[in-house]
Amino acid sequence: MAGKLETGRLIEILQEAKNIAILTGAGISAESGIPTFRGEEGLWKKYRPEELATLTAFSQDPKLVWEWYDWRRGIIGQKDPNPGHKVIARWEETFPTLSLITQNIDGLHQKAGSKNIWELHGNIWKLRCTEEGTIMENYDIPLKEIPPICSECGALLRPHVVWYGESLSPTILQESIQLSSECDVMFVVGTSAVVQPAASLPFEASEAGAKIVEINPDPTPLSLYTDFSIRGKSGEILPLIDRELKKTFKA
Ligand code: BV8
Repeated sequence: MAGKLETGRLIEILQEAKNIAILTGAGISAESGIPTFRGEEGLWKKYRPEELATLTAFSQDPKLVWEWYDWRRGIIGQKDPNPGHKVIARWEETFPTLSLITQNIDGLHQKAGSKNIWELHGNIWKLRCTEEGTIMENYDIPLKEIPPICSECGALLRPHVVWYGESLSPTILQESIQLSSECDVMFVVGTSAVVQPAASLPFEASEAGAKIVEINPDPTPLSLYTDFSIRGKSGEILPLIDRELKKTFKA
């Protein structure tokens, strides 16, 4: 838990900061009841990544991959943003230049009200035509047909997410690198900091002089390189920082 001293120094830094960036991972949605990837009850426990979150797996068995995503949509669809998501959404008013870069595909940041979002790995509520590349939103729970077919051309639709071995959108990645190099403070919340290239963004920020604030119940490979490594749940720590900010922040 953030001690008084740490919070005090952190609040001072936040008061002087112009640009704030926040990088989130699956951990920020854990308190909403969504399993993380590598945690105890992690999504990968029941499945092997190479079995499901890859283009090869989809090409070999689109029905199996879509059954996994349909199952995840069913879980995520019943979940709500937690206090951690809500503080981040509110901070778009507190910090005019707040940029949210998320590895998550669950859409909970949008549901909490965040607007300024870069989705590095796509969004589970978006489908993409494998022929035309058109992207459509679909919130059906469950999906009406598995695998879903494009109504325009009859080709397979795929989840509009980035699979292992696939490159991220060059635009989103470039903009995220730019935002990381321009921020004065980067919060790194709920990520095991192992998946590349997302895990390199805090180093972009740090090398450009930003203060790095990690919020995670467990240490990660990033922890040693942070200015603040706060051990705790984001749904508790972010509201705690927000309360301290409110006490001192010049309106
Ligand atoms: C790429 C979308 C260039 C899909 C995801 C071999 C071949 C090909 C590529 C590679 C290779 N070896 C390595 C790579 C690169 C690979 C990679 O990084 N692999 C890792 C595993 C080593 N990366 C890629 O493939 C990327 N593309 O590199 O393209 C390229 C192209 C061709 C060939 C080579 C390179 C694409 C990566 C994107 C993959 N897609 N998701 C889907 O979701 O179905 S990644 C997936 O992991 C999610 O997006 C997730 O967000 C992300 C990262 O995981 P985390 O978010 O950190 O979640 P995790 O469970 O790990 O950790 C949760 C954390 O929360 C923990 O630390 C826990 O302590 C904490 N926590 C728990 N509770 C709380 C909490 N924190 C706060 N509060 C709490 N309450």
